[in-house]
This record gives sequence, structure tokens and C-alpha cells, in this order.
Amino acid sequence: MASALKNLSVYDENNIPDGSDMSFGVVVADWNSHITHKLYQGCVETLLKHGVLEENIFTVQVPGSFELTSGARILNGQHPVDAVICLGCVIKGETNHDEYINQAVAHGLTNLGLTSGRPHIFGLVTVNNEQQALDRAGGVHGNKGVEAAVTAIRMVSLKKTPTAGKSKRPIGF
Ligand code: RBF
Repeated sequence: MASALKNLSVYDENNIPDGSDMSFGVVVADWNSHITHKLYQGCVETLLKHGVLEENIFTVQVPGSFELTSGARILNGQHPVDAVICLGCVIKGETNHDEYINQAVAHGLTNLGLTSGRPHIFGLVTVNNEQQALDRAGGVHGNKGVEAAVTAIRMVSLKKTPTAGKSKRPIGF
């Protein structure tokens, strides 16, 4: 498995766009808060590190991951941010609740992203047990909150600079 071999949160800091003119919403779930608060910390630290101003980060706490999409929708209505980052942790149990929640969040955030035209970042840690969650919240596999922040900055940059994704030498031409 690829993720068994490396910390996926390691990235080239010099290659990340400056976030000083960007605004972000961060929606964080309270379920498994010992994990989600670490994701949140990693996320906000990363946004600040790349120039995002503290006053341009709007945080909303929701009860559980299933509420991430509603929380994002509410936040969008109150603050027209450039992108919304959703952070949660769903741990598999004896029943299939995790599949329903994970799928609902994935579909909900895809929908919100497409209908609002603003990136909605999937920062949901979907794991089989607590150790896997700890590993991804500042442990051996990095911090998925950091990755979500980097993804959000890159996506906003893509939108602010329409030519950013164009190759100087398009393939085949
Ligand atoms: N929310 C989470 O964020 N992570 C979980 O691991 C989680 N497990 C749940 C397990 C069950 C059986 C139920 C009913 C809910 C769980 N929730 C979890 C809460 C869920 O996201 C939501 O807050 C509630 O279902 C209320 O809509």
C-alpha cells in the first residue's frame, strides 16, 4: 500500500501559492474530537504559514461528520469565502454507519463545490480503527488537516489565476 511507505503530508513549501489574498472556511466535526482538533490545528497552522490572514479564516464546529455539509452550507451563507475545508474523523464500527456518513459527505461536498463554484475540500479521515486515525492526525502518516489546507490554497489559486493550469506547450500541439 502506497501510504504505508511515506508521510503524505510532506510537500514542497516553496511551491505553494501565497494565500494572503485568500479567505477560507473551516468546518470541523466534534465527533472523535481528539483527532479532529489535531486536524484543525494542522490545517490552520498551514493556512497561516502560507500567508492567509487570521481574520480571513472562519471556523464552524458541527456535532458530527454527517453535519459537515450543512455546516459548510451555513458558513457559505454567512461568509462568502474562497474555499471551505471540511474536517472530520469517521471510525469503522460494528455496523455500516461509516459507509453512509462517508458517502453522504463525499457526495454533499462534491455537490456544494459544483453548485457554489467554490472548492469544498474533503478532509474526512475514514479509518478502520483509532490507531489509523492517530497516524493521520500528526502521526506517522502526517496530518490530513495540513494536506487539506494545501489542497484548498492550490484550488483557490487555480481559480484566481485561470491560466495557472495551462501548459506552455500543450501536449499534442
Ligand atoms: N460522526 C463522526 O464524525 N465520526 C464517527 O465515527 C461517527 N460515528 C457514528 C456512529 C453511529 C452509529 C452514529 C448514529 C453516528 C455517528 N456519528 C459519527 C455522528 C454522525 O456524523 C452525526 O453527527 C449523527 O448521526 C447525527 O446526524
